[in-house]
Amino acid sequence: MAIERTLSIIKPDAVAKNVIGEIYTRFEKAGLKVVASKMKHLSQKEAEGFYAEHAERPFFGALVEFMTSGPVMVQVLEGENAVLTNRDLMGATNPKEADAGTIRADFAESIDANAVHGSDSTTSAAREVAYFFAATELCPR
Ligand code: RTP
Ligand code: MG
Repeated sequence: MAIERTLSIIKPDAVAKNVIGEIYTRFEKAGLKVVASKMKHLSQKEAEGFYAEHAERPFFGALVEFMTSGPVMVQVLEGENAVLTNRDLMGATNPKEADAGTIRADFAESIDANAVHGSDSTTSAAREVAYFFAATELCPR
């Protein structure tokens, strides 16, 4: 299997719940390494640019409002099949549909406040990692 990188965000609801460490533990137990991380309070422009693919969707305004409502923790995860491994750990977008034991099932309240973001493909991952991190900020090992 290929070693990949993926962009993960612990969203404002999960940061407010003080479960950053519990979520990091899930990454580590699944064999994903944190190779870069930063806490940030996204500006409206940063959130709109990050979720630009959803700009025409009816939920876009609510998504941007939520993502700017408090600080987020942004990290690059590296490991075998990192994109899909992280999506499996996250669970379905709507926590009501997320499998038991996934991050969203355990920590998310609603489809809007759903605890985490994860890149959905290696192509998205490349764009999203570069959106938040300079190449020199990544520390693979
Ligand atoms: P994310 O990008 O945040 O990792 O979530 P995702 O891939 O599971 O879902 P995506 O389709 O990319 O949607 C991005 C975020 O928009 C909100 N959303 N609301 N009300 C709705 O129908 C709806 N659909 C999506 C969610 O907060 C989702 O995480
Ligand atoms: Mg998505």
